[in-house]
Amino acid sequence: MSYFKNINKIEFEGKGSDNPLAYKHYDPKQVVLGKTMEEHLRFAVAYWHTFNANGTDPFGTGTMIRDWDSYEGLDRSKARVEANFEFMDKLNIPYYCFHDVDIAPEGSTLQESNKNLDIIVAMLKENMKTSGKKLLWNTVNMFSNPRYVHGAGTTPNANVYAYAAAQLKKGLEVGKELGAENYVFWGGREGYETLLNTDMGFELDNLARLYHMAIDYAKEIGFDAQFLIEPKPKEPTKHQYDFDAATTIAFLYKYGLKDHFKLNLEANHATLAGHTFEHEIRTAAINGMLGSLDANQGDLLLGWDTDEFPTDLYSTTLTMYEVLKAGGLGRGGVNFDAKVRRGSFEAEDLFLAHIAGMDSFAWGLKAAAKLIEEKILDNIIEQRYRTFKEGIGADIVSGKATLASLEQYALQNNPIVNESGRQERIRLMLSEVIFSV
Ligand code: XLS
Ligand code: CA
Ligand code: CA
Repeated sequence: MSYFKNINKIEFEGKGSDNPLAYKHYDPKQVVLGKTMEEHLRFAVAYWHTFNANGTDPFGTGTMIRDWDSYEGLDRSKARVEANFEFMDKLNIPYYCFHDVDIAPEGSTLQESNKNLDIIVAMLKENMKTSGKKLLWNTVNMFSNPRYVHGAGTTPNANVYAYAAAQLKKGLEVGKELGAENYVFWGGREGYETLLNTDMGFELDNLARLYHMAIDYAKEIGFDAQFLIEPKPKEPTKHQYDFDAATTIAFLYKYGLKDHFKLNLEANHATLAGHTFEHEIRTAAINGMLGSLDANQGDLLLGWDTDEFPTDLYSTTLTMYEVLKAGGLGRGGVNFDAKVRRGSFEAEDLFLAHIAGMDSFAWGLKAAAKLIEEKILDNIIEQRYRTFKEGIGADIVSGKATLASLEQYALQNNPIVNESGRQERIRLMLSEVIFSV
């Protein structure tokens, strides 16, 4: 059965094409800085936004027209599996990502949920074998069910904690079964609403305990995925513990977890935290913690996590610049954690949205490569920090300088001359690069 009958394979047609169902920039085999676009970008489909989301908002019920919705229960889950592989094939996307509850219905007991998962996981495995498609990451949803109202790894209720641990254990087994390249922990309810009823230190200790158990169990079953934590500052809780990259890194250091985790960074979460996406990527990269990306964009006029498809070329360019400078995404990828708007309810919109995101990232990749090849920002930065290359600056960097030697220098160095940062000029140079590729 086909779920996207009217859509053919999406091909690269180049910049001149006016076919909306074709790539204008994403040419998977095009080599950029020594690697193909496909190898750089490692695109993934987010199962939940593509096959589960129905366009519901607080003011209205679903709007999406989806053929798999004519089924119910496990049959609908099976239909979604078929739709997923048809979708990935037609768009030529190599990876996908899911939460346990996206792929199979939750039962009324843990046993029943696990049984449903086993059925769908077997079907996914079969389809992965025949299609060659791969799992970028899986995770478990420990935030939607009412049992997690006060958290999962940070719940005040030990019975809930035990259930979360059981769900996580199954998630690791599923990841192993499907050969997931990464496993994601996003702390949906791991935060608090008010300190008046919260033992913050105890909750964080417990969260770390859960992560240590996960490391031990993954080792025990031989699941060698890269573990990733996904920071987000707020929503659904008022204050999420994994606020941003820097906070998460501090947590990993404190609890002896730093060698076992990297970060899965999301653009919209960065802006919710008051950062740019490139800030979060740079923070991870300089700490050796860049794992994978959830590609989307927020709406700066709205204060929440709108998960829109990424089309802002300045952002995709600067994102790919950070990625290239960090040496690439390794086992990570670019997962479209993005949903079509409520008004974009036709199945074709799922294709158009992914094409928009993929072309925007491919465009950003080309522009970032040009920035690097022509050393446009490198030259600016080299010039800007040049006083540390010789004399007193070199003494500081080598560790030779002391407060006394610097004082001696400062006493006779008058006046100090600073230089302009030339921000406006640099921004225009960036625009010129983006529109030249
Ligand atoms: C929600 C998060 C979530 C994670 C996976 O805001 O982005 O979807 O990526 O649980
Ligand atoms: Ca995400
Ligand atoms: Ca999000």
